[in-house]
This record gives sequence, structure tokens and C-alpha cells, in this order.
Amino acid sequence: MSKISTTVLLTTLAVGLISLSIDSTAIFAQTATSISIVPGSSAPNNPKFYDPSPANIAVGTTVTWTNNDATLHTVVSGSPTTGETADFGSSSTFLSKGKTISHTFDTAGTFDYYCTLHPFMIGQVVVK
Ligand SMILES: [Cu+2]
Repeated sequence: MSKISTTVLLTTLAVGLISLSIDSTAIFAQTATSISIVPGSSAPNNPKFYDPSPANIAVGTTVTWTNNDATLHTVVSGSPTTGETADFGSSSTFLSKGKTISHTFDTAGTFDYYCTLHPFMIGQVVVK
């Protein structure tokens, strides 16, 4: 066997093993999910703000919000009408572009949240 074909074979094997390990972790990966703060969210007429919303997750799941917009945003539990609750997020944590905030939901329930800087931005996490 030539050196090149050995290298190709080993590379193929390595890629295969990496694929296998990704697949096997995916089976147990029900414990994390991502929500995007979509580009343009500072405009009230943006089609989406938090995506997905509602996010349907299982108890014990860690949700990570990522700000994919160019403007500062927050993730704050509660609603613009009833105000901030202590469940998750913070009105004093300003997420610039690319920044994240995470929370692990340990109890079932329906959790509303919003952006204190843009109160038209509302989202919901449903934990079952
Ligand atoms: Cu905002």
C-alpha cells in the first residue's frame, strides 16, 4: 500500500470516528438548546426577535441565547407588563453582538421573557 493511500485510509477512518462520536453524543444532547436573537431585532417590525419562540424543551435543558444582532439586547424573565422576575436572565446583563447568556431550566412550566431595551421583543420557553 502506498504512503498516499495509507494517509487517505487513516484520514477516512479518523473522519468516520469523529462522525460516530458526534452521532453518539447527539443521542444524549437533549440537555442543551440554542435561541438566537435574530438580526434586526431592535426594529419593532422585525419578523422575529427570539428564535425559536416558543422554545419547547425538557426539564434539565440548558438554554443558551446568542445575540446575532448588531445592537445590545437583554434576556429577562417576566414580561413588559408585569416586569422582571428572578427566574433567569438579567436586565443589567447587556449582550453585545456574539455574546451569550445561559440558563438551565430545572422545573416544568411556561416562562415568558423579554428584552428590557426593546420591550416589543418577547419570547417564551415551555419546559415539560
Ligand atoms: Cu433588545
